[in-house]
Amino acid sequence: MGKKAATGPGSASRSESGSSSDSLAVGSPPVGVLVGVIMGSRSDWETMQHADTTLDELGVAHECMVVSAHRTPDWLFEYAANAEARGIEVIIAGAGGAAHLPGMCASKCVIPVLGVPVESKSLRGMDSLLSIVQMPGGVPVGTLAIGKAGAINAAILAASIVSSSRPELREKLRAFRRAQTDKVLRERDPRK
Ligand code: RP5
Repeated sequence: MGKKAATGPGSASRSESGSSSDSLAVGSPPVGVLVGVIMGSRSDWETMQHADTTLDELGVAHECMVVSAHRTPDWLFEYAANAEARGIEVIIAGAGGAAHLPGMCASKCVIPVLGVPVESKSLRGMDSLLSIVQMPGGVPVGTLAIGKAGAINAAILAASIVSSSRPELREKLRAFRRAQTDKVLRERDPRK
């Protein structure tokens, strides 16, 4: 099972917009946490929980946090600027609407940022997709599909990245892919 950090959005006080100027210190994740799953709002969890469960399935230690680009910009900068030093190797960032979280996050670090466009009610995620995918050249965000599929694939891609130097994780990834193949082959007849 992937480990998740005990720290969360509640663990840091906020200093943006004239509110508390208490420390935003992000703190150390539990040893071994490799992937940071962040999202712009708790309302994104319905989508981003699929990244969480997929990383669990793949045995990739990770943490999950709400980090809002426009409601908690200081916290976003703190999180992204310190991620690499905290041992995070990949950030998965989910956001909806004017989804600037992945791009802003990418602007503050050089580790890979994978963007998940959350399906918005008004534009069914097309706004999120275009906001995330259309980064100007120089600051990349690897953009996945809208919604659940994107969250799952972001987790698989993150596992692929961190497993390049970790044979045990690479083997779990292979087993995950094998299981998918076996399931389709076992259930080839759609009438059954
Ligand atoms: C974005 O605005 C979030 O990523 C979310 O998808 C969207 C709506 O947020 P809430 O108003 O539901 O908090 O920042």
